[in-house]
Amino acid sequence: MFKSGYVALIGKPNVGKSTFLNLMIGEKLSIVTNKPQTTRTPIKGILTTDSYQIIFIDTPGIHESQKKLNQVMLSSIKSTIEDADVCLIIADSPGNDYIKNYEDLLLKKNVILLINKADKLTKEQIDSIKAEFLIINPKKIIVTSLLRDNPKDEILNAILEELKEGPQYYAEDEISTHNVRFIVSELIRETLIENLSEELPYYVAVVIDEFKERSENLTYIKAIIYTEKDSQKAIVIGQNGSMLKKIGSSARKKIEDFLGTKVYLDLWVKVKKGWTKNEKLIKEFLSE
Ligand SMILES: Nc1nc2c(ncn2[C@@H]2O[C@H](COP(=O)(O)OP(=O)(O)OP(=O)(O)O)[C@@H](O)[C@H]2O)c(=O)[nH]1
Ligand SMILES: [Mg+2]
Repeated sequence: MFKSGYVALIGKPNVGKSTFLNLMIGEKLSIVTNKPQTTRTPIKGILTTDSYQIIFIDTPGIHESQKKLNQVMLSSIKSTIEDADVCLIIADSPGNDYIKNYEDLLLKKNVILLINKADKLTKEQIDSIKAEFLIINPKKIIVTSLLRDNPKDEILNAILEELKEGPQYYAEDEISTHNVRFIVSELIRETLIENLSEELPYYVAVVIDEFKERSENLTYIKAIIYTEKDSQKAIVIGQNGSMLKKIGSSARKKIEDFLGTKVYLDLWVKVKKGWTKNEKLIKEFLSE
């Protein structure tokens, strides 16, 4: 019997959802940083074998915020849960009040609770996390550390127990529904988050303007980094262009690893005033 289904990855910012997706797929599809609110758009990763196909959907971390950009990010989460066959909730610390807002929705679903970062948690903390999620009645609870342990098989078995017979939705060699340009723009955004301090990462967006295979072994990529204000643009460029140079060379290495070719990365910084408050621009900048 061939099994298939959609698994939604749900949790607060920074709990390890993208780390989880990359571990399961074995490729870096979703960017990971030590700062919260890294993922902005649902990222699909597909795992296919002879006997099953699982489509994982990595979502932006759930948090309370009235900001327009955050609202657009969060509006996708409820529909991702509704469409999912299994909800995998990841938590890395006590304090998961948000779950009350999803109670009705989650009670109708098969829920697996993954308590991550066990390398940093006490037994008391693990027990309080378990208690917080009792209201949504998880089918299974796995306590692990995605970085330290290798929980892939244990998690896969738990998911497969909940999945039913189903079709193969995607070709077996397809690991993502996102195109290469989108993943490249995310690798540049990840590098920006790593290098910029405080709030600034939340005001940048990256759009790929040109993507050309100049030869078998050289890809030319022109990307535009948008900021909200002139002052932010100045920080991204840095003194005599030093910051942009650093970001460019670090991002280029990641893209070369991902594409397997040499890359000429042409980075430009432009100001789009107030883009994080403008729904049309948000959708344009966050699109895959
Ligand atoms: N100590 C520890 N850190 C971990 C573990 N798993 C993931 N992390 C780290 O947690 C941080 C956040 O990981 P992400 O995968 O980006 O988290 P996320 O849930 O996707 O975050 P958002 O996209 O912001 O919602 C990264 O620095 C990871 O390296 C773990 O088992 N132990
Ligand atoms: Mg993420």
